[in-house]
Amino acid sequence: MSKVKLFSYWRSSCSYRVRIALNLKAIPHEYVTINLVKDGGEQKKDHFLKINPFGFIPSLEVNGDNNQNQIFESLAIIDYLENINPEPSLYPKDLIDRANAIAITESINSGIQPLQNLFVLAEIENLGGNKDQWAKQLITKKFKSLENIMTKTAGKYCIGDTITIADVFLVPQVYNAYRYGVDMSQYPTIERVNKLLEEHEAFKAAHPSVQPDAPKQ
Ligand SMILES: N[C@@H](CCC(=O)N[C@@H](CS)C(=O)NCC(=O)O)C(=O)O
Repeated sequence: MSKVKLFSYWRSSCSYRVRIALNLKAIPHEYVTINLVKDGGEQKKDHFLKINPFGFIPSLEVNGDNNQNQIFESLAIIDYLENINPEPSLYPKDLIDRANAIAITESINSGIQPLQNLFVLAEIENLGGNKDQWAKQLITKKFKSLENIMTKTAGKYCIGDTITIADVFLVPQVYNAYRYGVDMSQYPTIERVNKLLEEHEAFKAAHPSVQPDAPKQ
């Protein structure tokens, strides 16, 4: 397989998703830091906007056939990884399970994370709001619905007993929940699934605290 390069930041939850998928599929990759906070954010600089015109990480550079292809959007990147390395698959074979896995994924991908993204929080602060309180309230409310869904779908993991794309999206969002002080004991199913996933080697190695650009303790 051709070499891949991940543009990431230790605390970026969307990059965390891709790191988990790369690890689950045992795809070797190079880690390139895009510092989201230094000097107003490297993601907004011209050199990075050539990589992802939206100014977001993650982005994955794929060197195939002497072409350098940049794939952005974590869902598109993970879909690409699924296609180049189909095993272990992140999509359940059962069609209802698969639909539920995608539903959980999408509820995080479009219904939670974008509303507490860095630039959104900065705008809230500019408008005189309390960004940390906003993030905490938002996640608290959305996790109530997610908990209800997962009481029906979860086994050991989000969907039954096999790791799926829903788990890949869940763990980074729970990381954000802890970051903003959400009381996770309100969501026993999410908390239980997350705890188990955090013990998995692929998830451990993707954790923000062990990334090369994480601040040294
Ligand atoms: N839907 C995109 C969202 C990407 C995204 O929001 N990335 C965040 C980090 S988790 C970012 O780069 N934020 C920079 C900013 O807000 O300026 C994806 O899933 O890749």
